[in-house]
Amino acid sequence: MVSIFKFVASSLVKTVFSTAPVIALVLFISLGRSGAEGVKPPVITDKPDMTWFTDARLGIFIHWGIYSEGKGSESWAFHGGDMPYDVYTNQASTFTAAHYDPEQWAQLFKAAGARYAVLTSKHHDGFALWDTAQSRFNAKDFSPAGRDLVGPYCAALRANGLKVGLYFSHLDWSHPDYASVLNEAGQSPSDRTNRFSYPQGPENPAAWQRFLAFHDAQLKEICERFRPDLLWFDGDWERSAAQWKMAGLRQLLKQWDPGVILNSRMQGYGDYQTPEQALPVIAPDGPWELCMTINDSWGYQQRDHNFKSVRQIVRLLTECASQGGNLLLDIGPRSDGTVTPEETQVLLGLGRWTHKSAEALYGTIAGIPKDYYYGPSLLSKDRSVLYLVCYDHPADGVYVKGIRNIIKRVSVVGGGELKSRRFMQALWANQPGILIVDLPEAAMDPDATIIKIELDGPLSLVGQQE
Ligand code: FHN
Repeated sequence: MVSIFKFVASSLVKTVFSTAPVIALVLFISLGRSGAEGVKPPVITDKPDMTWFTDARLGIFIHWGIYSEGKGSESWAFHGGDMPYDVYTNQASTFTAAHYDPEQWAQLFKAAGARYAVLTSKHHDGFALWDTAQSRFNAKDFSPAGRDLVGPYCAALRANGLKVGLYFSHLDWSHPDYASVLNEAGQSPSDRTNRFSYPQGPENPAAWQRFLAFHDAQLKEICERFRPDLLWFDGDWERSAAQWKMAGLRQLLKQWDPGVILNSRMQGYGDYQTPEQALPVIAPDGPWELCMTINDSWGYQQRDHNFKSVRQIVRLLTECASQGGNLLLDIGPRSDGTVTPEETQVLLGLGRWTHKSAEALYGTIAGIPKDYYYGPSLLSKDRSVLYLVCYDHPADGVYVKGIRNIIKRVSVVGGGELKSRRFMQALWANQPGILIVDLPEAAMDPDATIIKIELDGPLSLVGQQE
């Protein structure tokens, strides 16, 4: 088996990308995509209903591909020259998915408290996890896995009540027609010399059109076959919106998969922002999602044991949620499809907290400004319940300022009632003073404690319009 893969791997770039369907599609693409290309991204006015997404708060990102042998990074290993291309692609010979159990994945994600997941259907290396008809460089035709891996993932998520996300890299460093034009928006001189990204001689616009037809044909397959609830694009940076024909692509995706949510990596033609590996200090406008690794690597890396603690992940999750954002926490299964014990342990630990804190985490909205409470907070959608997040034991009690409402009840989410009192109230001056909540150390949660403040109606704060 390995010898077959060695042969195909070494002649990969030329032999596994069929051109017939692509030629037929070039006409379709040139006719089908009449969007006004080359202009600044418009204000997106046709956003889909994103309620499920903003209510979901936590998703699991899965980077799984031929790099999951764990010896080199996903796609970048060959792009940056750390690994020769044929050595990288020959990793396909160990991509067995022998113990791949999407039902087990879905149950683990559910146990973690995730409401959706996003699987790399195709990373920058061009290896597809589904049996695409557009190239043989896929799990069925080019690896011992020998089958479509995306369909079972979608079915298992849906059977467990999770929404389906698929990651798709616009750029494809393996496709012979990809490195055919420069970036209209400009590229760094060092990038320009990278043969996987840019032509090393004259540009070939016809090849670029062939690549777009291939790119769209794969997306059409994904949309019509798997009907993902969310498409998580990546790799838009090496070409301009006009070169990607993003305006037209957005319309095609909405035709192929009505209601699908698109992330921001469409050169401005997406539906929500995707900060990565860095918690935003100022929340992006609109819906957003922080994607981050559970250790330091997107894909499985044998040597990477630098896992974030559950407490750290809970802190990041609550920081995101308190500003109206989601957390997309990444794991990297091994080539055989197993999730490592370390990652399983972190996800189950996270699930202890998310299940205990569910009423505050899911289906709530961003909390109050830090002027009123020096920490993250969340609100029920009707604003009659305020949730305060505490990471460390406040010896003098929890202070929250400016609440005009009558306080009906204060308690710990997942715990008992708490005592509270007003301090420095000056009703003559229309000042409700400071609400002090006594929080016994014994009531603290090891990861994060949420205090629930039930009000007599929608929250009314000093200094804010009713
Ligand atoms: O280049 C990729 C990287 O490999 C990884 O997939 C991340 C995940 O968001 N996205 C790109 C880097 O921004």
